Amino acid sequence: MASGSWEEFFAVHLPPTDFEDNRSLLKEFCERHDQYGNKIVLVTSGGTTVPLEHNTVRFVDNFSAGTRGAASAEYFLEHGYAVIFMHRQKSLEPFTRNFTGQKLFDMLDLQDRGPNTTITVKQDSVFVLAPVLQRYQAAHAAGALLHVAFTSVSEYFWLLRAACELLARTGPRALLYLAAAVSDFYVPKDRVPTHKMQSASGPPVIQLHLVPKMLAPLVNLWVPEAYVVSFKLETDENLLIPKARAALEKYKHKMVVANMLQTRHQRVILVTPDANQEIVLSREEVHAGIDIEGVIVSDIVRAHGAHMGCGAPPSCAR
Ligand code: 9Z3
Repeated sequence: MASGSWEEFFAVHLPPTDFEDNRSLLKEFCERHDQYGNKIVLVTSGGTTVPLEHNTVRFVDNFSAGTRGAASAEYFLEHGYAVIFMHRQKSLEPFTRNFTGQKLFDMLDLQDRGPNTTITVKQDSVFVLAPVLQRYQAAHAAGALLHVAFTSVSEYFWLLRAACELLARTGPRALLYLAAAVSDFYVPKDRVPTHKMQSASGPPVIQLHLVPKMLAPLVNLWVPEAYVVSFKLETDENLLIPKARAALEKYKHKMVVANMLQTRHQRVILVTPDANQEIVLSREEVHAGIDIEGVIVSDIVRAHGAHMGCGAPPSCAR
């Protein structure tokens, strides 16, 4: 087993404590939808942490609010997909992402009548809440949405491999949409102290090591027939397309969605072996609250349809 390889990573890092529970949920979900011939998408979302202590007080984090993943999951449901939403604990989630902070409470009216107290939705908020609630309830009633959560990069990899292996039998009907911001660096297990680092010991020296690239085994071994889309995040525009294209050539998957940190919600480039397709929202569209994820997902659904060998695949049967 080569040092720094993905095999070594899994040999050294134990599965998370809730791994078997999550694996059972994933198995049931994949088998149920596979049986109906449904398309299944794995959406990963949010950032991964790199713990600096085993009993973790401090950690290094990767930036991501989970907006991209949570919004995209909703659009995949609209396109008839069964959705595995694999997300960073406490990052944004489909449907509830629309009502963060005080927004939900601001929509409610309280009539304080002692034992007959009632809470109602304000009339002008009904039209905002109702369509989202309807879509949320429909997705859950149909069993079309499964949530599984991770925090650290090692938890992410354990869940990712399990989901991929279970999706292998779905063949080309499986779609991977890897929007999570995954750390490139970590502290190997044997270098992580058990307890909270003490300032009395002086300034700590922390050396980060490279995380093994999981896209290689994912594409070649775990889920070889799936349509795999990865994301490339940069802050230097000059690196964006060259790095996206390099990833595509190296891992031989189907598409890289390239985006800049600063403009990620208005502009992305879909990089495929044949083309760079830019998607840009106009100022008016941004103002009107249009999600760029609606456009990204429509284009990917079309490409996935072609990958499956039919232009308009059937929608999700339950
Ligand atoms: C992305 O590039 C996502 O689009 C964002 C979305 C994380 C920027 P938000 O959650 O942001 O809406 O706030 N995700 C992938 C980032 C990543 O880690 N890519 C790796 C890389 O760039 C390759 S897998 O090297």
